[in-house]
Amino acid sequence: MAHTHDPLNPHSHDPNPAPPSENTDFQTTLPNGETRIITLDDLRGLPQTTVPDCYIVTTGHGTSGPFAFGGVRFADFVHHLWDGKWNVAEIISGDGFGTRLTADEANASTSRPILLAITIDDRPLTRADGLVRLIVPSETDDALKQVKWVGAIKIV
Ligand SMILES: Nc1nc2c(c(=O)[nH]1)N[C@H]1C(S)=C(S)[C@@H](COP(=O)(O)O)O[C@H]1N2
Ligand SMILES: [Mo]
Repeated sequence: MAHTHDPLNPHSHDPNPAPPSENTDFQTTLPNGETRIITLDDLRGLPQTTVPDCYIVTTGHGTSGPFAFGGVRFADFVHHLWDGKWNVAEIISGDGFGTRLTADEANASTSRPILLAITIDDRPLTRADGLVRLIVPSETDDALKQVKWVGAIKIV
């Protein structure tokens, strides 16, 4: 049987150090099928949240952090684009890595919300750092949800 690569089920824990491109814009697909191109300026224009004491826990490459990541709550990001109900979001990077989030996870009332991060320790994230990066502070055993270089988001 052919082995196909599913970006939402990454098996490799080898983190890719190299950005797929310099372009930080990404496409978002809404539940009605419409698409929007999201720029850094769009994200900068939304309310900003900082989550301190985040760690990137790699398998076999050690743990880095603590970092204070700043950016837009994922729930606020979706709400800005889509007023209605949604269930799941698929977040895929330009290098074919990704994860799935549920609306329940994103909307959970917590001081450590899921972010689309654009800053780290009060400075802009660089493209090499992963800009725009999904940060899931509750993931402390792995870094499979800490998606660097977000390239596409599909809201379902
Ligand atoms: N786009 C993208 N994001 C990714 C990965 C990747 O290969 N591509 N690897 C993941 C894994 S397995 C790890 S351990 C961390 C590594 O993050 P770091 O490069 O900031 O240390 O990024 C995660 N996010
Ligand atoms: Mo990893």
